[in-house]
Amino acid sequence: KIAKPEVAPALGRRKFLNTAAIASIGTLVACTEKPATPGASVPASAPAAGGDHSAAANATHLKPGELDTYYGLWSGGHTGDMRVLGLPSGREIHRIPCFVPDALVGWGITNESKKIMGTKADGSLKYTVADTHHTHASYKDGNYDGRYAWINDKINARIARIRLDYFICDKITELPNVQGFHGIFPDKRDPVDEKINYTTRVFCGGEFAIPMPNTGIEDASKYRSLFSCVDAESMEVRWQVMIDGNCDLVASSYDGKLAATNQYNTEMGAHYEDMMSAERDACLFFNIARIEEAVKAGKFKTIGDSKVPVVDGTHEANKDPKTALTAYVSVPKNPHGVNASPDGKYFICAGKLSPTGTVIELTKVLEWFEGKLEKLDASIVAEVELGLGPLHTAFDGRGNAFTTLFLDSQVVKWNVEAAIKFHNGDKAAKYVVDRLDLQYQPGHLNASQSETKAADGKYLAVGCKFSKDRFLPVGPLHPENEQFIDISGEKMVLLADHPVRGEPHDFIIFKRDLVRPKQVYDLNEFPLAIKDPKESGVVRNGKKVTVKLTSQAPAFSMREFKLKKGDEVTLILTNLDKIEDLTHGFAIPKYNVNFIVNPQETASVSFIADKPGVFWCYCTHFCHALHLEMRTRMIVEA
Ligand code: CUK
Ligand code: CUA
Ligand code: CA
Repeated sequence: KIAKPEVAPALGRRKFLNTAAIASIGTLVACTEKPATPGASVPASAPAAGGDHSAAANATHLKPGELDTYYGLWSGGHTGDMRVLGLPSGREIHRIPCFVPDALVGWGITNESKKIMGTKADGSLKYTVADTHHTHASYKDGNYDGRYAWINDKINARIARIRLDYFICDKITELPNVQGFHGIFPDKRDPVDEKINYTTRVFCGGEFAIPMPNTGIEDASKYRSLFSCVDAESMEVRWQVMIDGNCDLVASSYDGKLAATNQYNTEMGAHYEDMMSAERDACLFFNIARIEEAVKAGKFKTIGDSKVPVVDGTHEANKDPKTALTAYVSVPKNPHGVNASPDGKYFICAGKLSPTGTVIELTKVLEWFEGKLEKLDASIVAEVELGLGPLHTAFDGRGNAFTTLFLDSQVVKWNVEAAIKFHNGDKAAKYVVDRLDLQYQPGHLNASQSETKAADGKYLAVGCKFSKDRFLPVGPLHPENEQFIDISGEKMVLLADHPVRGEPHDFIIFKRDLVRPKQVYDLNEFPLAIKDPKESGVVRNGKKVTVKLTSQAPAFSMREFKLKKGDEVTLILTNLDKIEDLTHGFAIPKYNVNFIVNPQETASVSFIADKPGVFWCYCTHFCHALHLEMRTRMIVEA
């Protein structure tokens, strides 16, 4: 039986907020904790700004000049970027372009970004749309190590890597023979090599089954999904597994031995009523060491033009546990999220169409692979009711799980060990600890440091898919509502609503000292760098012309440069300013060119000088008192 929400829906929203805040007054101390900002401090008894806020809500209101204590990496959904938030304030600090063009930095305009994004034979971008869902970062010793983050593009089956030293995208890989690339998760250590206690692989789930190969010959029996492994360093696809059913979300174990994907379409249906016809679907486990042995031993095939080895992970080929590469643990109807508990013991599957959470014990799955567990489903140690529409689960590091209930518009806090006791027949075990109403229809949630061994149980963010009446109306397109919750006490306390541009799905939240961003580039990272203004000039080789420019506030190194109509121009610009925050822009009117160069960065653009005339190229990024005067003339002679 699902407990009633604590507050009747008839109560006004304002009333509800006050009620929630008062009911949770016992937990307020932790959320007024002093931020660890050098030189900034908030006394524990700081009066709430405006006087009518709870002290809890005040924790999210940083004073001017105060820094956040956590980073959040948010997926941008079908805006195709990654966003960087500061928490607890919820302020958006940065957007990292990756899959789609970005007008601020000239992503998709510069040659360097186009090379990362991928181009067609004519030099134009291969794709200009994307749909990002999941963001995850590289691990070391079970915690984030600040090297990389990854994000998926569901539409075009691409994975992008973000360098966390510069917060930029440096590589994008398109997965072969995959459509609807959905879940991603980095591994946390190597399954065999003890010394590799950090991320070297990223696992990627293919959600939509397609004909293998997808050549236009329609044959329903050939529809399959692939589970892919991408090398974290080279970003090449190491191997793929052909499976029965599909892949939704992905999780990886702390010991490196297992990865898993939830499957909502074990029926392999093409229509939604077929996809929900079975009572149970599956959480599909991959034995990483065995898959890599099979690849080494040459037990694979390739599909179509792809050279990537594909091993057989279907039921039929994996009946013997002692040689199996895969194991299909049954999970109730159309599950969605699968999340690894920070103690390393369990994967938790959220039921979606079933009101349940399923707890799978990983040592038991490993026992099955060794032939020591007779029935694979005996690895299910709890299957308990949580509420309607469970989607994703986060953790506080104190044994509690937090699961979003999409249909109930709630987050439920539940104790995993109590749920196991309840499942084992102890009906007195109260596993539901608390429920909190959300506004409205939550999808992903994540807690600070949740999917690491350092889960700290302080904050929880929830991505609500509908905001309805929570913000000023702005026409038919509503923002989404990211809600921020204090989970440091027994009861959850709603701290803040944040409007976000549609539509983020997943995100991670981690302590700010886990990354050490550099704020000035290294000139040597750029092969084309023009290291001295004296190297500036126009180098002509027939019709091919290279324009070499540098910028130092408030001037470009050439006051004008001359081209001839029809020239094939590559313009290289190095920003020689070394000072943090001193970015210049470079716009060429009528040529559809605008990009920026950050301190010590080099970028280039290529175009045909097809329009004769004088064109004032100017700096678009306010850099100096003489910013408006920072210009150069491009003279294209007829
Ligand atoms: S999915 Cu969006 S709410 Cu793509 Cu992770 Cu669950
Ligand atoms: Cu340089 Cu504005
Ligand atoms: Ca199903």
